[in-house]
Amino acid sequence: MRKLLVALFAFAVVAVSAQAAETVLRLAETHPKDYPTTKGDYKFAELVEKKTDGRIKVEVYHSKQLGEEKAVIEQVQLGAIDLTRTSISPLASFYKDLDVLQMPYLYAGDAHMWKVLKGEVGEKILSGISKKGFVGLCFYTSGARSFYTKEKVTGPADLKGLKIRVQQSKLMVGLVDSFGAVAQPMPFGEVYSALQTGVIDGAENNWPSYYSTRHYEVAPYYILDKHTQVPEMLVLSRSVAKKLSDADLKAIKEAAEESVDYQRAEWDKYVDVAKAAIVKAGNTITEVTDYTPFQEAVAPLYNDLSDSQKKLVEEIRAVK
Ligand code: GTR
Repeated sequence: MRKLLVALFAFAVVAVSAQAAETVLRLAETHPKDYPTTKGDYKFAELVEKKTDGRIKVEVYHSKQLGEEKAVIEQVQLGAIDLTRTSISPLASFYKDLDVLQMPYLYAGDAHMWKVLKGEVGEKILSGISKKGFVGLCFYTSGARSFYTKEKVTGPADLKGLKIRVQQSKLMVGLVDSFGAVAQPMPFGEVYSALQTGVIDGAENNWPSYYSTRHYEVAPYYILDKHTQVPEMLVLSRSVAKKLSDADLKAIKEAAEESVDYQRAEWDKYVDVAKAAIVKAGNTITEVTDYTPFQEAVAPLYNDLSDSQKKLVEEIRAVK
């Protein structure tokens, strides 16, 4: 009996180690575990494992466990972190053409944006970033960003002089400054206390982030001006990619692409949850019926683009 148990135990150990992954990749995520984008990361991880018969395992480190977004991007470029899911705003300081994808009032809506991202322009951007040390795997959605403030804002004029937090992105600084506000770039994790202590007067983000960060508790006025739709990206470190076989890289790329619809569906569900909770909390939501004054304020940003970036904008506008 004892011998049999020992034999069974030895068999179990062999079976478990046979399943153990050959490669473990760490994926950094700024959002908490139940956030729709993090759920996209987990779906991606599940698909990678399935497609490589368990040889590659992706471990998701959510809630900034591996650091704030900009610092994580630097680590991914160096190969110290394997993967990250990031907003393209901070990533654009590493690859300028990404700024084009987050220009204010660029897309005619969600359908247009996805046609662009899944089409030629999206492909060009995903492959172009490989020159900068990253492998662009896919885009995720992040809705539209709007302003939220401690005092009520009803139009661009009310933004004048307000200190508004932005992501660590030159374009976002320019965008907010165009309204006569004073842009305050800072990491995501510092915004709640900056709002609470009055270091800043407001910030800007989509419904899910406004809700999950609890910023809505300390900045109760949300004006739905939708100044920009900023896609997000799953990126792999290029130096890590170089150590993988072509077949494994292909599996990783396919897993990323297949996780997109799931992320978008989870996003839509979470937007409803966030809206309902924020309305219930008694926040003041201001709908915008005429975007013209907002659009006019930011229009000069298009003049600052390089010629090749202007060409990309034209290509995007031509996508119907
Ligand atoms: C969120 C985005 C994050 C982060 C954050 C921010 O919408 O998903 O990756 O960029 O905004 O404002 O810092």
